Amino acid sequence: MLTIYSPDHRHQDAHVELTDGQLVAPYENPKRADRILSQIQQADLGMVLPPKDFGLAPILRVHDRGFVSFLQSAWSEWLAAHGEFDALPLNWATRTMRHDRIPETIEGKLSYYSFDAGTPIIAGTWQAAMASAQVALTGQDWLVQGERSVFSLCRPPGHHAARDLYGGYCFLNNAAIAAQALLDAGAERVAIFDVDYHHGNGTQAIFYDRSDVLFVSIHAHPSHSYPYFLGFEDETGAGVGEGFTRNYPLPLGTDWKAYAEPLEQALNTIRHYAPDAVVVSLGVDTYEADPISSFRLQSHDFHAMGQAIARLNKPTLIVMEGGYALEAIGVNVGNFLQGVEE
Ligand code: Q9C
Ligand code: ZN
Repeated sequence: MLTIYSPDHRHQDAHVELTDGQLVAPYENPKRADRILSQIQQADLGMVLPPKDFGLAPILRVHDRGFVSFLQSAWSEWLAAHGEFDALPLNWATRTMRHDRIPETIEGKLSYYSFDAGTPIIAGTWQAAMASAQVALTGQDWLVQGERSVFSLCRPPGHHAARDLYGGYCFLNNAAIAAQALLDAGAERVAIFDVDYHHGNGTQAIFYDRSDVLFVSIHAHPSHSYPYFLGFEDETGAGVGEGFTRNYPLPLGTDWKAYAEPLEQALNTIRHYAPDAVVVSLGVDTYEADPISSFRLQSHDFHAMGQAIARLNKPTLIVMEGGYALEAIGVNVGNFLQGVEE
């Protein structure tokens, strides 16, 4: 299988992440993509190609222009105001507050455009996020050229980012950008299958009121897991999008025995939709030893997951999302890709 990769992901290399009341070394760090890449090379999983440059236009098909401008200038504004510390928001417009005004200062804008304080912006954030989106777009382009399956080794990840919101280590929604590009290249229906441990709130929000993209997600139940406020079973779409969002939230401690059946149900939902192409948001944070998650999938289970998805028999773009167990992230992703290819 083709892999698309850019070393520019290294520009997102923050000093701190706010987790459980502590500033800790970021879980979402450059070693993740480095480990995945070296496993792909070691296991001979196929050619690794750099991204092409599709520019901003396909990004603006999914994201708000003001949001993109904010991401482009956030670091220089923060640097001028506060110096070389990772930029983190501190408060949000929640219940009782107004959402209709974009603040003028960088502190206010960070708050307006984010939904958590675990996603630091640094000097290289825009460059890394832009490269990550181009990696997804290039994978999409290979699919349009006739490849059956392509792996876009995206970093930073994307599925928590919505039209004008960043968070959950995500800035630009790579999977959504690729899905929209597939439609713009002629596909009539695209299914996004999100198997990251966390619900893909950003992707769901982007396509919630549309029927040309089916969003299906299998994830830890939001009653106990991040992002807490989206990903429940009763979210099924709105307007003409009614019925084109499907969530399969699962309990803490879910192992393969408990995962396999909802996985098959989710795949049947996708089969029923008969998409022209499938975009997989691949998170391997469902792994038993993931440091921030609590499912119990084992490394060989990712092989079975890849095989199950391959049985859809559709052109498939795999977009990298989460997964934080550095010692196993390469093997887990490699097993998944091998499963897809067989
Ligand atoms: N104590 C992705 O997997 N923080 N994002 C969790 C853990 C945020 C995960 C808190 C997790 C975001 C792409
Ligand atoms: Zn995740």
